[in-house]
Amino acid sequence: MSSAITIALSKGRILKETLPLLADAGIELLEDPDKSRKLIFPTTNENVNIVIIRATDVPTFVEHGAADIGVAGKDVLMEHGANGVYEPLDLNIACCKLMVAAKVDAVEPVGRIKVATKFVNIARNYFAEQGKQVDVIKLYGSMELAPLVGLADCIVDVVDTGNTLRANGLEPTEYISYVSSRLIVNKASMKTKHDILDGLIQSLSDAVERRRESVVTNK
Ligand code: PRT
Ligand code: MG
Repeated sequence: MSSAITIALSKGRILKETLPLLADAGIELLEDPDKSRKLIFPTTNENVNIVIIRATDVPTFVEHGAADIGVAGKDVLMEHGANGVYEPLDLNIACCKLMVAAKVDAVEPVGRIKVATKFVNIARNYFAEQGKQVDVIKLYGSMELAPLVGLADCIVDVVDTGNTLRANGLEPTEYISYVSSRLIVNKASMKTKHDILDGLIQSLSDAVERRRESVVTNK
């Protein structure tokens, strides 16, 4: 049996913020994924490969063992349903908030609320908990447009600075959840590759802690 491990990451902010933590753990990419069409990348640790896939596909790859570990936003994990994987570490990166947002000064409609989002499960669960009747409209992007063109009364999306909402005449109306990226691990790999994964999780945990301390010191 191979003891090599595969890490699933997504391009963009997760890759950018995870690479320094992996470097702290002695794992660095041998080539720049932004300049390559490859999907599998070897690293400075010959036992570790990195696959770069869509953010929403990371939990699927890890759950099915196509990758041993991965990094995914809590939003993506909540939407996917995260029972199929272990979630041993909060990496404290790519932080944001899941919010409901609507047009500035919009009045909540009487009757069913139309909600546009790519997070259909999160939206359904949240509004059900609030005892509100909603029709959820699945979108794949540009959620902010939906209230402006009358497609929906509100949206559920992740918000960081809030600039995108403001630029479109929207405002956050309800807070759903805090979001940061989590390390996720395949359940079978945790047993069959315990030593190498346990070592890696510990190194990453130390890297997260050092980063937290340096942020505090530099304030
Ligand atoms: O883009 P793609 O469809 O491929 O996938 P993705 O959007 O899931 O990936 P990516 O890389 O955009 O986001 C990966 C993860 O980063 C998300 O799952 C979140 O956990 C996290 N994250 C942190 C964010 C943001 N901050 C964020 N601001 N994801 C998206 N955004 C969006 C936000 O919705 C808005 O459209 O960025 C835009 C700018 O945000 P403001 O509030 O600063 O204006
Ligand atoms: Mg995106």
